[in-house]
Amino acid sequence: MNGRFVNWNEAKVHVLTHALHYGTGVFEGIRCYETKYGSAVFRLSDHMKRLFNSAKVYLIKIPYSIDELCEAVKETIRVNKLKECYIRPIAFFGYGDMGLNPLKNPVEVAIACWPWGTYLGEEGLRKGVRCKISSWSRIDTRVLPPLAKATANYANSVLAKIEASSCGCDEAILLNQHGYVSEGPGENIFIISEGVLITPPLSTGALYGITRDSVIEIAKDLGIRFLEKNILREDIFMADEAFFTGTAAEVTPIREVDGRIIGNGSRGPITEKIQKKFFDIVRGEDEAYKKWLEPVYEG
Ligand code: PPE
Repeated sequence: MNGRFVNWNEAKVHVLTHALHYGTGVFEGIRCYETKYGSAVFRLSDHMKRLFNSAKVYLIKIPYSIDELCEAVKETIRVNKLKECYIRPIAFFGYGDMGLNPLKNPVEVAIACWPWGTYLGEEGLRKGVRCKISSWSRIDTRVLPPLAKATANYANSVLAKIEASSCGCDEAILLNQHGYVSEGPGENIFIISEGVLITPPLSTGALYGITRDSVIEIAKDLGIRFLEKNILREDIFMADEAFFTGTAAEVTPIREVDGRIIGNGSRGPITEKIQKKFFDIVRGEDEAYKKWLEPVYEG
C-alpha cells in the first residue's frame, strides 16, 4: 500500500477518502494460477497497461511505472506465499480536499491478493448459470466512460447484480441504451449461433476484457468462425450456446436467460472446447501460449 507492505488488518484509508464518496478510483482484477512452471500471473502486463489507461481517463497520476507495479504484484504474491490467487490493484484519489475536484488530492495505490475460487460457482462452470436481463442499462460513454475500469462504473454493476440475485438468478446481462446486449456486471458475453462465435463490440459499453481478447485468439486457433457484432436479447434466447468471460468468472457457460433455456440447457460443445483450452493455457499446459504467463517465483 503506497509503496510498502502493510498487514491485512492495517490496510486502512480515511473515511473522507475522495474515491469513497465520488467513485474516483480505477482498478484491475488479475489471476495467478499454479502452472507446471510454478505460479504465474495471467497476462499481468496487459492488465497493468489497462490500469494506466483507466487512470489516464480520470487524470489519476500513478506515481509508479507499469514495470514497478508488475513487480509489486509478484512481490505481494511472494510475501503472502500464495500459489494461486486473485489480485486487486487499485489507484484512487485519497483524503485531501472535499468537493468534486480531486486533482489536488493525493493518489493512493494499493495491491491486495487473496485466494478466490470460482466466481459463479463450480456448478456454474460445469453446467452454466441462470441469468436475468437487467432493468438497469449499461452505462453510456456520455454518462461514464465504460472503457475505463473505474470504481464508479461498478455502482451500475452492483445494482444489476443485486436485481438478478433477488430474482433468484446467478447473474445479470445488461443491455445498452439502444437495446443492444453489452455485457454482464463483471463479465463480457459471447453467443454461438450456427457454429459462429459472436460477441458485442466495445461500442456497446462493454469493457475491453482481457479474457474476451484471449477467447477471440483461442477461437482463431481452434478454427472457430468469429464475428464482433451487435446482438439483441432475442439473439441470446435463440443462440445454440452462450457464455461469460472474465478474470473472476473465467469461462462460464450460460444455460438460461429470463426463463428461456439456451441450447441444450447445459454447457455447449463449442463452449466446452474453448473453456478447456482456456484452462489448459492458464495452467501452463499449452506451450503456444506461454507468452501469457508471467512467472512469480523465478528460477
Ligand atoms: N466487464 C466488466 C464490467 C468487468 O468488470 C470485467 C472484469 C470484464 C468485463 C472482463 O474483463 P477481464 O477480467 O479483463 O476479462 N471484472 C472483474 C471484477 C469482478 C468483481 O466482481 O470484482 C474481474 O473479473 O476481475
